[in-house]
Amino acid sequence: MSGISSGVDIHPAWLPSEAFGVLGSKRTLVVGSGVLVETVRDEVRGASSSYGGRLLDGDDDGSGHDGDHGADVVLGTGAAFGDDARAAAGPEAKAALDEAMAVAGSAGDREPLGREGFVVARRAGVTVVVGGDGPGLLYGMFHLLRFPELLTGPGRPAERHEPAHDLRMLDHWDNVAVHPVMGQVERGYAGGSIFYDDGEVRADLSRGEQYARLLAATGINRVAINNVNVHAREARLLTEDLGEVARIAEVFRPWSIRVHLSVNFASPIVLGGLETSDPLDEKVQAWWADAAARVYRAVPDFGGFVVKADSEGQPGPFAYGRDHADGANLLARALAPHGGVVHWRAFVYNHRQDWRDRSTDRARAAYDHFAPLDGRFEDNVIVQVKHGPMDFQVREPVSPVLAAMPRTRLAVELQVTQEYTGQQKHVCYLGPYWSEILRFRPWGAGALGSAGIAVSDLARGGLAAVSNVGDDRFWTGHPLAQANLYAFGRLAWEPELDPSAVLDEWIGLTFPGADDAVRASVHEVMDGSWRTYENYTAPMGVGFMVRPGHHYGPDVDGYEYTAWGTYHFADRDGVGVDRTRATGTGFTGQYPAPWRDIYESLAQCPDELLLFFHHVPYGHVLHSGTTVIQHIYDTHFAGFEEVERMAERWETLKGRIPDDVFARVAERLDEQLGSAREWRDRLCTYFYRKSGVPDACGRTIY
Ligand code: GCV
Repeated sequence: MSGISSGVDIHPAWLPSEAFGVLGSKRTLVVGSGVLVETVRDEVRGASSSYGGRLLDGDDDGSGHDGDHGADVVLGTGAAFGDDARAAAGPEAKAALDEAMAVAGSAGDREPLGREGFVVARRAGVTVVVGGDGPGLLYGMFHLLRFPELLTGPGRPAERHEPAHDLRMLDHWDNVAVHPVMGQVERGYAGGSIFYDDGEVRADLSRGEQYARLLAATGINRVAINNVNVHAREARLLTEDLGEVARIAEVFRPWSIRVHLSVNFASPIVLGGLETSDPLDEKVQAWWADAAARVYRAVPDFGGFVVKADSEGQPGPFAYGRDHADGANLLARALAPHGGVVHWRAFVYNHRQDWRDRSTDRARAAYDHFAPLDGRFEDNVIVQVKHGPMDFQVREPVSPVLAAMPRTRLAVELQVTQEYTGQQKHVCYLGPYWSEILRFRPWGAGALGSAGIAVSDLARGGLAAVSNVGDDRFWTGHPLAQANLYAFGRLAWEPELDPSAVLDEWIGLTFPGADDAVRASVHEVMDGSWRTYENYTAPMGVGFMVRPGHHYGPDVDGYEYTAWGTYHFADRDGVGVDRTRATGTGFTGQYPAPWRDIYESLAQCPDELLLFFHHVPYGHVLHSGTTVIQHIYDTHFAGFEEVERMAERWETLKGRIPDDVFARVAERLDEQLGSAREWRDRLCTYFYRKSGVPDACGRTIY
């Protein structure tokens, strides 16, 4: 068993006891000191007591040696491997240790291993993990669970692992007080909050502790603990509830995770009794400096603030005629003496748009507001940009802001919670989507470097994502949605990972002991599920078409005549949004070449984004050779059939995986099937009635 006893009823997600089986059967020496090394020791101790191994840690005669049998596994921070530790590791460990230390060191252009990095080497039957420091050791230990083959079998050359991004963050949209419309967790589909219950921080934070451990095992190192919409109750986390924030931070600290707070830009008024929150006002500046100092007295390793300003009704600098750089820098200067950062969100647009006004394009908004500010932000400001220009739709182009701010630290924001992708009632494994986004080359492949600069390279402020976790016993409502949380952590650590292989890692950990056929079936159900979801919902990047408010299920015109800027413009002749420079909103011009021209051109625009960029007749012929209207019919029928196949495949797993997981997923697949049918029939019927063009295959359309 692990260091934390898991609640009887809580699903262990990707850390079931059996995941520790191989490590727990070994004789393991842990060297080094500090909170995180103690965490590793606790984990090894727990695993050893369950699986017959031993923690060699000053027991026996103080060394790893026990007669002529030394340690099988040696885990330590680089600095801890002095003579005593080497002696304790024993002569058999020397080859692996020497190799690991060499690979951890500098050579040529290579820097020494950073704090979060680790090296694994296996020689002469001994596996050694050297961590750059405590965090690296922790990540290295979890790596051994993912790849237990590193603990057995023949020698393997040393592998060096370091995160691509320093900041790998989850944002919780958890409210402290239950919001009358949004509930305890805004866009939460997995029950209540693991941190708050009806107005207070939970007295029992043991779920938070288990969560921290799961996150550490997938490489997350930051968590923002409250909703970016900061209402009156939540605002007080910054002041009178700091003791409670400190309690939450204590839970995360042993797992190398720093806590951040979402703050309300009007806090000087709301909490401080000032008459203004003008960023250029000295009293306001002093208020924030004091507030930051108080936070750091309570939580010395506090991460920083997250801010949604001048967005969907949240207050911001516009009220004082200031811009987003003025606003962000105000908070950045307050945090800088303590080493904190501000995540300032670029999700700013006019949510009170007149639908009659064709000149305003929501997709343009983030770029129009932020690109001109490049170079004006303090070093500890991170501008957090949603991956697409709209709002986490199942298909969007990459946000042009990411290529437009070379002098600003940018973070890419993803949405793990499935607001627009099935709300954790539908299977929708998002790893492949995120992978496409992170690998996208805004200047094209081959430009500006042999492979071209990828979105992931531009995210110098790391990755952030909206969490999908709640107090549900499976953590994520839909048990298979756990894979999205796991994959986010893994891709934030290493964006080049193959999402399909990451899925297999998750399956291997979550279903220990499952045979190959079972693993293959789970893989089959999940791997293509994002494209399946896309097939039966909004076509070719047009987006939305969901029921207003809660955003679940089809309603083609639900947002068509609203103030939110989310239109598809379907009429009897065609559908899609003209965002070209030639005849439309000019949004294509926000991209650098080659994409500004590819998206502009009807002939070159990729099919899957056609309706995002162009308004086209129903008879327009796609690259695939079919017409737009026939594509809509075909993909919707195909998407529904894919869900039928998923459900049939899942049925074959009955009795071969834990009953509770089987039953919950089966129940959700029923819902998914019904919902996919509704999407198919409404979309096909809507477009048939608009266009009058029958389905070439003669299927039933109502
Ligand atoms: C937290 C979308 C969601 C909102 C969310 C907002 C945001 O509009 O529907 O619930 O608010 O994004 O990202 O700030």
